[in-house]
Amino acid sequence: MVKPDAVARGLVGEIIAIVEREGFVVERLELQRFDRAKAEAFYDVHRGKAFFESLIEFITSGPVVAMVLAGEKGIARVRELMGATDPAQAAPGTMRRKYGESVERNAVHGSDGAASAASEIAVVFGD
Ligand code: 3AN
Repeated sequence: MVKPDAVARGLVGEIIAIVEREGFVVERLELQRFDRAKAEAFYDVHRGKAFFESLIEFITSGPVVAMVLAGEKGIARVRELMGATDPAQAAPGTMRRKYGESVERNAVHGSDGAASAASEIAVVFGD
């Protein structure tokens, strides 16, 4: 998912180009504006954490581009392309290192496992 900071900065095309160049196929793609209920459902695992409220505010602050990507070992490879959560800790060349501004405004989200991918797709696309 391209987060609101990266959408606002005009990075949607570059981010899609990176994953497509790596061989991923875009199976679904939608520009969406999360409302509070959707944001809370999406980030349910972080409920109660100190940064939860701020995270919900950020992710609802503007449109996101949500995608379902298909590719071999997809979850691990997307996470490698994204880099560490904190852009300052992310490896050179990764999307978060290049485009992230802070641990919150870190440009992209990717599911961290098959189960979270399934539940996030259900929340985002409603099926
Ligand atoms: P990742 O997105 O790398 O899987 P998670 O699942 O630990 O990282 O965190 C989800 C999102 O919550 C992050 N992408 C980031 O936007 C936000 N987040 C995580 N840790 C912090 C933190 N310490 N302060 C602010 N926001 C955070």
